[in-house]
Amino acid sequence: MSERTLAIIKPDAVKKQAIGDIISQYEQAGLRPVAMRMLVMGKGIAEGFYAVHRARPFFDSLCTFMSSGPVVVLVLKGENAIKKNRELMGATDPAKADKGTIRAKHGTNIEYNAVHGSDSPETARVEIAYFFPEMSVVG
Ligand code: YYY
Ligand code: MG
Repeated sequence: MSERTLAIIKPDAVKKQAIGDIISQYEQAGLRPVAMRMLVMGKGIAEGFYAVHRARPFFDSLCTFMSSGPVVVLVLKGENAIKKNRELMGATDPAKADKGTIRAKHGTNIEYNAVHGSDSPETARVEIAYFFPEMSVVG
């Protein structure tokens, strides 16, 4: 089933000049960008995006990191896009991520882990709407 997922290339990966490599990995996996923006999140925008984690001990540090520099936010479309992107990303902790995954290649630690990907159809819907008004998604 073709579906959409939200991906974010995080500030650490943008700083490392890994944008092109990461988008290339999406495309090679059959995940087609259908919307894309580059922006710096204000801290409040990061806090809203990660609201589900607000009670976690890492929340403040995570939101400071996510608003520390430019990110690239994309909607990816493809067969089983949500699961496929999670597999392509690898485990949250890059040290535990399978070889060849984006986080194994570009992540530094459990916080600076290069990319975000939606984890379910419901979160994909909410996360896409958070960054993209419906008209800006082209496919
Ligand atoms: O979906 P995913 O990004 O793989 O992990 P989540 O458990 O949803 O956590 C979101 C985000 O929070 C993670 O990408 C880094 C950060 N984080 C952290 O800094 N320290 C942890 N122990 C767990 C997560
Ligand atoms: Mg998550």
